Amino acid sequence: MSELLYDIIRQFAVEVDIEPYGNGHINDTYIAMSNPRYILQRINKNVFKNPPGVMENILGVTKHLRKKIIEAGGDPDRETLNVIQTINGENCYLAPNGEYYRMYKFVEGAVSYEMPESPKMLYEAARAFGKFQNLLADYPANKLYETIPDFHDTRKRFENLKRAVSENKAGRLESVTAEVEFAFAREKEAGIIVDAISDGSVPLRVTHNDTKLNNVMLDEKTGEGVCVIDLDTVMPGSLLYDYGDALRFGASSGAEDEKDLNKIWFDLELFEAFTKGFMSEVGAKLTPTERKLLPFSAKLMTYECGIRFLTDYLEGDTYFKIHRKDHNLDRTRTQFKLVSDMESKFDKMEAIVAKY
Ligand code: ADP
Ligand code: GN1
Ligand code: MG
Repeated sequence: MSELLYDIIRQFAVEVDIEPYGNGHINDTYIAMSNPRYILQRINKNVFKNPPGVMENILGVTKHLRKKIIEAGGDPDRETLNVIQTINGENCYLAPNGEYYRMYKFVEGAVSYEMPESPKMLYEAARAFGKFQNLLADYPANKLYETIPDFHDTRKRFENLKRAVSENKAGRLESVTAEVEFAFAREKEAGIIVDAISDGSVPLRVTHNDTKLNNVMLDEKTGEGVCVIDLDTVMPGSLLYDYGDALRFGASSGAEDEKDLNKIWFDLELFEAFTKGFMSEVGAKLTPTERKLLPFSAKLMTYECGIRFLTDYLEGDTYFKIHRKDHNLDRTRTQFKLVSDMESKFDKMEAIVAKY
């Protein structure tokens, strides 16, 4: 372990070896095998332009959650993230290398999954994300700094793709003409949720905005949701973002970067399990337009993520971490395969949502 990392964990009064941990696409995550254990993260400055602002959000949100968890008789050390301050009382440490680091308590006795293993798992994840929404329903949105502006503005994401296509910075355009064509053919749909927010039929709420299955920890024994993690993108948004994005990842038959597209389809059983769990928590508060847009949101969030992977591929892989050649292209292809599969199953998706 480098001198720099030693210096960094000492700022949090921890002095043990740390190892890389987890599979996030954004931050560098490490585990400190102390007793108790901790998570150390380097906050990705390229993605989050103002790390102290991100930490202010997280402090505010986790304090709010902590209070509610205690009121409900829960365990606040497990059911929400807990930020460990530095020995100087800061929420994160600005290291001599110019990078920001933060530390959390490790959520013990719980697991985050990279792939759905059963409908029950998705049902429990959905309940956890739904509950998270509910706990933050009265959090003052004006206290939240927008950590990534226009994060789920799919129309703007589409404009970014158009720009990346015309600039062709990494010289890869020729190899992705089919994917670009696929994305361009669906341009009209990009604005549907943002327009519904503008006309007021879909309310802005405090949302998580990154509801991937590996951003929720499930109890290792009971499988029930314990803690929603990765709070960097908690911002005002639409409940449809949280629902749709979770399905994008959680109701896929395969990994986000699966190369064999024959192994990728949108699994209706997983879709139903998630819908059932999510609706059991938030169903009562949905507006008619939110309800109507549920199936579409799964498709839109998947399309949006595909566009983002494709844009990053065209720009030379500067945003998402990659671990092999053409990784972002493989990711793009699974997302677009899921979109076309959802298009062919759309009536069935609507019928399932109507049940809950
Ligand atoms: P990224 O933004 O890069 O996705 P995350 O905050 O999601 O980073 O962390 C990456 C992974 O590290 C998570 O998917 C999870 O497996 C693990 N992890 C993060 N925070 C904790 C924690 N407090 N306790 C246990 N595991 C954690
Ligand atoms: C990133 O950080 P992580 O790996 O949980 C990304 C999400 C994407 C996701 C795709 C801040 O999530 O928006 O949907 O990758 N997070 C950010 O897997 O951009
Ligand atoms: Mg994550």
